[in-house]
Amino acid sequence: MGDVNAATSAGPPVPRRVDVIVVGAGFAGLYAHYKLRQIGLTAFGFEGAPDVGGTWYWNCYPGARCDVESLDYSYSFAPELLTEWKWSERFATQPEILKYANYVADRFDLRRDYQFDTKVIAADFEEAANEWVVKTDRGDTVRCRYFLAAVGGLSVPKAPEIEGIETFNGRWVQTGNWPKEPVDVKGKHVAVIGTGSSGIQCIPLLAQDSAHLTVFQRTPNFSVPAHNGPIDPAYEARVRADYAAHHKRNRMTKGGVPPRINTGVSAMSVSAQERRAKFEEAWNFGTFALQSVFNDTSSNPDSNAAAAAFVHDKIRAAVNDPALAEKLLPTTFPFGTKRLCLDTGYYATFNRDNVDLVDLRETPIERITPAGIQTTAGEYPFDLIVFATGFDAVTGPLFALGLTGIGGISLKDAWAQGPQSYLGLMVSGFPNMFTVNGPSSPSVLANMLQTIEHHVDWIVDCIAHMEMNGLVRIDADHDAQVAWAHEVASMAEQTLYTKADSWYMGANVPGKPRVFLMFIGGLDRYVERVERIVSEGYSGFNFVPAKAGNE
Ligand code: N01
Repeated sequence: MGDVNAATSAGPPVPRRVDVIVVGAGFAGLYAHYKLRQIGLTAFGFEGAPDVGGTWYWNCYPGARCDVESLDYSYSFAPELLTEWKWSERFATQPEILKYANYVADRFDLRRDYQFDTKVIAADFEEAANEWVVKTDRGDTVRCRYFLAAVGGLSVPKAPEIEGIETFNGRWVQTGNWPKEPVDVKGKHVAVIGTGSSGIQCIPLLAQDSAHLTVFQRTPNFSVPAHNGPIDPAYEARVRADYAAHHKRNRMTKGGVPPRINTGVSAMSVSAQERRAKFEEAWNFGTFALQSVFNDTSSNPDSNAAAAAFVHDKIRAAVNDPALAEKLLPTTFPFGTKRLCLDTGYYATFNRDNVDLVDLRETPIERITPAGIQTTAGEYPFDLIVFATGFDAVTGPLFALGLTGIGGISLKDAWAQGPQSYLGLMVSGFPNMFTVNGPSSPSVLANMLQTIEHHVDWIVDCIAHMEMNGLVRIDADHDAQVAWAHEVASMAEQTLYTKADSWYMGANVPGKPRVFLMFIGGLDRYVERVERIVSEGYSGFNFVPAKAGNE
């Protein structure tokens, strides 16, 4: 790689020039390195964590596990990965997934071109050279022809935004940035603020291990039992008999997973009895089946209300105290329009003697005090406060890179009214910069291993196309991007998703523009669309050939 930056750590020397800079060593960044090596380009990566794993490195709170079945939440790009790795449970725990990321990194020697513990703090596109100039918090400067943001959508935890945190005499932690050394809760009085997926996963375990747990709930969420356990050997054998094809089929489904309990009809087209039986079947199966068992739960208010009522009944049945059960019922947004949670014993946890719920709609938090949490009803003393308060999703991690595109415009300014991206792959005015799972792509609405592999394949194929054809610049066409944003928004408007104040809508971060952040039409439709765009000669993208671009 030639000239290098002055050594700033025990990592490899950081080159001054490289073909591609990859930011992030999660599943997207690791795969990007593998693919870029295959087409013979030099790539170098920066990662803020000390090691690989991305979201699975940071989110090591008790109970963290994947909501997608392990057999599906796996890479498919190399046959050896499919045969060598065996998952121990239907839904893998965070430690096991992190082990998997490490195994892949070792298997393909992917760490050697990374500097860890390093954040990209600025990246500026230099028009004359068609190069990005990338700067890190360790003082490195690297020029590259292509910049690949594999930063993950949920990698910037929201700062605890409650007044008085600095006065607290106990300890506080965040689920999205959980300490690596064990957090001892034995004998402790613990508070959890937040009841999204992270809160709902850690609450049952913290309840078991602590002296007392108080859950501070602002908005109750819908949660369905994961039904975790050993993988059914017969099912595993069937999947493994044709594992590569299984992954291929997953890519051509709406959610990137096998459609298992799926009637394909409206919930309102069947009798109440039949509807209940199907909901029951989906509930007993686990996964997100309850959301997809009928085809209009996300769009038809009546079907949606039927699903919500079904879950309400389940909550009432699980929680012994009827008044407490009522507090746990989600009623302020349509079923599934905030990310559905999967849990293990969440609602039953509230039957424990050492667990209390504080309903913040009745008694809001006023401030954190030296002793604990002060609500309008009084002060609660704690040894430990757990913030499970979510992330500045999708745009937050991209803003953190300090990107400036053509004419020196910052990404923050370009997206002041909300993110605009062509296909979630490129942003007009930011040439030669690719985003994995960027805004307006399916991303978290589908199995992320599928969306990651699809995006990385597309990006690296596109780069190979440029290399082969002497093209030095690619940019998303502004009009194509506007049309795509319009299409994505109008699709979302046809659903109930836009009715919720969710992180999907950017509504969890004060001041964030209210824009639905994902393509809701399904991974299958998205993949077909993107393939068609390539077959049309990359319609909606503008290329500049070497002669015109580099003189
Ligand atoms: O965050 P969230 P998360 N005072 O934003 C509350 C993925 N994930 O980390 O709804 C009091 O969903 C907030 O209340 P409200 C998954 O995609 C995946 O749990 O804003 N409360 C809400 O209850 C998921 O959707 C997996 O009223 C405050 C909670 O905190 C995404 O990550 C596991 C508050 C935040 O919920 C994010 O989940 C975990 C305040 N100031 C996560 N601020 C797996 O696949 C926020 N809240 C396993």
